[in-house]
Amino acid sequence: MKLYSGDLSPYSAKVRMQIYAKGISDIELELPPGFLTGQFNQTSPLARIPVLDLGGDVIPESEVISEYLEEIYPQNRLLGATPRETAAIRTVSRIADIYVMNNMFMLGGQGRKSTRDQAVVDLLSGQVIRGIKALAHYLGDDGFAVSGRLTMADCTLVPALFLVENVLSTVEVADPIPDVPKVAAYWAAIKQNEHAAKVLVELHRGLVERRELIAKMAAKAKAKAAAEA
Ligand SMILES: N[C@@H](CCC(=O)N[C@@H](CS)C(=O)NCC(=O)O)C(=O)O
Repeated sequence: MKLYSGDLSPYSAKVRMQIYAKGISDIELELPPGFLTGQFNQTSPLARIPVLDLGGDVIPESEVISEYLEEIYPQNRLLGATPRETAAIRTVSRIADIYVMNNMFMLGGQGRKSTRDQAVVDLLSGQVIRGIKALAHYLGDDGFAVSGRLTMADCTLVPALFLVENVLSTVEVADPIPDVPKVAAYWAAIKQNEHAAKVLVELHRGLVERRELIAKMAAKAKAKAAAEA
């Protein structure tokens, strides 16, 4: 089995954190073939990562992959012991995915000031801030999102909060995490967890690489414009 994933992909980071926390050692982590050339749709029609490849039979969507992995690897269960506990875990995971991660992901396209649509930034960042405030109601105060142990809620929340902390400033919106004490305390504590720390290293590495690539492309475009002038 292979997981097509990338360092900076928060949805992939969520599944990688689950794999690390469950101690799964027989899933290979690979870069998606043809992702940069637009050919990845030949592997998965949605052309998004992560994708779990069962040997030609591919499963897209991080949430679907995570639930599949929970079913086939029962060790170190990251969902609940009761239906209600699972619902509590899924609630936080869903807030992190839909209201935080998805809006943050779309804000990523608004980084360049010259092409920025401020109405889009206001709409999406407003939704992110609303999601962060709502999280406070559901989070535990013992260093984990829910249940006092690492769950799928943490696996989704860690990459989502990474994006808020590191990417919101690129659209000139202040990080809301420090203003919501429960979320700020959770964020400081979960960073110490070994599995969270591992994906945070990967996410930071991906962000550095992406920023270097953007700087290189800008320098190339500038040199081309100068040569043509
Ligand atoms: N809902 C999907 C979102 C996946 C997604 O958007 N992944 C991004 C990388 S983090 C991607 O592959 N983007 C490529 C594109 O937008 O074309 C999931 O949960 O897996």
